[in-house]
Amino acid sequence: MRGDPGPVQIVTVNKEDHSFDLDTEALSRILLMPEVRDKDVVVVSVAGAFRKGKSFLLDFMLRYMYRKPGQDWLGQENDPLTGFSWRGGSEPETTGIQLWSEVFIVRKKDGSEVAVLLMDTQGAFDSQSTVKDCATIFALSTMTSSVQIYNLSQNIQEDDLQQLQLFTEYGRLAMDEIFLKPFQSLMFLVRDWSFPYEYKYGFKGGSDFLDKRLQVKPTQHEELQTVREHIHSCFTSISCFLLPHPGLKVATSPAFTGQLCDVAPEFKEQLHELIPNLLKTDELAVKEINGNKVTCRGLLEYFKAYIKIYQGEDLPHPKSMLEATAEANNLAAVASAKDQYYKNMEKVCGGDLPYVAPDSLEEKHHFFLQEALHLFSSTKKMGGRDFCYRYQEQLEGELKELWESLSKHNESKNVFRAFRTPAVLFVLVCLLYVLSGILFFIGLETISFACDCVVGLAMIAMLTWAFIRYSGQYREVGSAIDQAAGVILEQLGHCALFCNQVHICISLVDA
Ligand SMILES: Nc1nc2c(ncn2[C@@H]2O[C@H](COP(=O)(O)OP(=O)(O)OP(=O)(O)O)[C@@H](O)[C@H]2O)c(=O)[nH]1
Ligand SMILES: [Mg+2]
Repeated sequence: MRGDPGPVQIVTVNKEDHSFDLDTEALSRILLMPEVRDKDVVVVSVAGAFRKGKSFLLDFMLRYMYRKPGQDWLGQENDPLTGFSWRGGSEPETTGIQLWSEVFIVRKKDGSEVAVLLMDTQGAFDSQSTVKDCATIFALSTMTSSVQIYNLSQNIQEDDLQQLQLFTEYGRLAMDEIFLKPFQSLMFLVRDWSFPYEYKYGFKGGSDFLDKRLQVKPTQHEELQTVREHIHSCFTSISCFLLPHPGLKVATSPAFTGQLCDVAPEFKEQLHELIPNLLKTDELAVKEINGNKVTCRGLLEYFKAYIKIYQGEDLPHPKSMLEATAEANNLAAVASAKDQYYKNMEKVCGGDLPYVAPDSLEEKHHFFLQEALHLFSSTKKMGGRDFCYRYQEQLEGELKELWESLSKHNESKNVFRAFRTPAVLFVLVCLLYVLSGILFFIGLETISFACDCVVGLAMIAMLTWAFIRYSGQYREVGSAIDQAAGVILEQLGHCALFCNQVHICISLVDA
């Protein structure tokens, strides 16, 4: 990278429409530098809730990467801490995903060289980001990093594990064809650890603490077991580090600029253990996807592919816990109301039960429909009235569809309806046959011949209809014949009505 090194924004989150953009040019400038593009890449990322010292920690990592032989890498007592932008206060600082512009080339003991990238991410759960925004940032950084540091405050709580489960599942969704565990190393970094008398600061205490927290016991509730199993199934290695509080000046003083003299000694001591262990030359884990090592050039392609998936509409939207629970409540209420309606209607007209008069069936339908809607409205559901109303509308739509199919099924049981077409055609044949005879008798031979032709056509239609019903083939032709028979029946009905009226008129005139 030319010019002064600094943080480079590679993923931006649009605050208005909550969309994501990848700055391909900026990313290419970093990853396609001739000296690094073909080297295997190591990506260290820090993610977690906002305002918990992620960028601050990354700046110490930068100090380690820029260390000079013979000097303490942690820096001078009065030097301000610079690098990724960090600050005090309650408002979020980092947005989207940032990479340090300088890629560090590290030579391993075996002589191979790897390219090390440091990644800073937007803090989760601030007041402007949706669950989807947080999940996308976390998923993207986990998918593209070889070490993900999950930055937590004070403890590992159950909701931290649940969020991790949601975010990693969102990442797993976007990665198709995964044969191995989808992600590499996860490190729980617990800040402001206040119980060193139970579990000591550092990796050892962290490891014992994590074993206890992530233990899966048969006596545990299924919900707790699932979260733990999910986390184990996602990462190839999981570790934990317990970091002490950095001192009141770091946490509360607006004048603090990162000078080491204001940082608590035990914090500095633990940084001496944490950072070299994370970035030690031979500990650096190369990014692998599906067991294949990824180069800087390859990482660019993965970034492009993953962002496209998150920009698309194919993935389900991760929701807040209340929204997801309310949706599940309402869907369950819709399902049981629908089930009750179906079972009741089945008893009236289902399966092999005989044909029911349409009026009586419709009456039953209205009754059971009201009962089903009542069951839905009386079931306790979360989400509020407007939210539930959406599901009531969905239920009404589904019940309408169900009613239509039940009533069609009932109609199909009507024997007379089933034989309507051949009956109509038969009557037509008889009438035309008689008419043709009369016409021939009175000398209208041409019209009589036309009637004979129609008789022939009607008989062919009858045979075709019988064949279609028997074989189940050419069903469109069958329904065309049915429709034609329907039209003829209607016309015959009109004729009969007309004849009846003429007859009444003649009787009145006679009287
Ligand atoms: N209590 C406590 N405060 C810390 C620690 N490390 C840094 N801080 C302070 O936390 C504040 C926020 O630091 P940042 O590094 O900007 O936090 P961040 O997590 O990157 O914040 P966002 O970018 O907004 O997500 C600063 O005032 C730091 O001095 C820590 O281990 N414990
Ligand atoms: Mg930050």
